[in-house]
Amino acid sequence: MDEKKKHISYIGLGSNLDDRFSYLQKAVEFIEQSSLCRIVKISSVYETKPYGIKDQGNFLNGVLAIETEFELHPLLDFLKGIEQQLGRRKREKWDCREIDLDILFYDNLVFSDERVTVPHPYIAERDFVLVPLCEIAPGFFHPKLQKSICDIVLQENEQYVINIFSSPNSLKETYGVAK
Ligand code: A4P
Ligand code: MG
Repeated sequence: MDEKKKHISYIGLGSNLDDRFSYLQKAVEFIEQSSLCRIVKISSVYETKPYGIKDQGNFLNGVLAIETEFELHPLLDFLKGIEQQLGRRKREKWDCREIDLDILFYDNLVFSDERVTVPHPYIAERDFVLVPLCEIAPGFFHPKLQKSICDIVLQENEQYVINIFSSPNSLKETYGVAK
């Protein structure tokens, strides 16, 4: 990773089907195996109540910080490819899913086209994203809202996070991906 420009991106992970923790673990493993990504930080995994469509099982959610040489659209393609390899099936928006990988932030970029929007548009109303983000990047400045993650967490009201499902870095410990 010497010549190309490196970017910092925060990736949200979610699963509420089958062996949820195993989907998160495998997604982390795929990301780590890419020569264009280096995992910098991993949050705890949280058990969370479903947002959107309420009549579905609880989610496991977590967040990664990665350093990557992928430009934005190739990063999206890479993550969508992992979802496919892990067997994600197509369902309704906000419905249950084997694995969901969302780009929360990409450097300080504010950008939207028909394929991708960064920052991810719903961050401020989702404690299941904000709480793990706060764990690994409390001072990160949301480039559109112009507030730190910590400040956004303090404003946020509806609660989806139930508890910590596994301790900080449990995903990392499993695969020994710390660098
Ligand atoms: N897309 C645009 N911007 C982005 C981005 N920043 N990151 C596009 C990733 N994808 C982005 O996504 C649909 C399209 O969004 C992609 O093709 C991409 O081009 P998808 O993952 O295929 O579909 P989706 O997940 O059903 O839609 P979406 O909008 O990503 O759903 P969300 O917002 O991820 O919500 N409750 C709890 N507790 N925890 C959860 O994780 N997740 C959802 C899904 C609902 N309820 C939840 C959770
Ligand atoms: Mg998604």
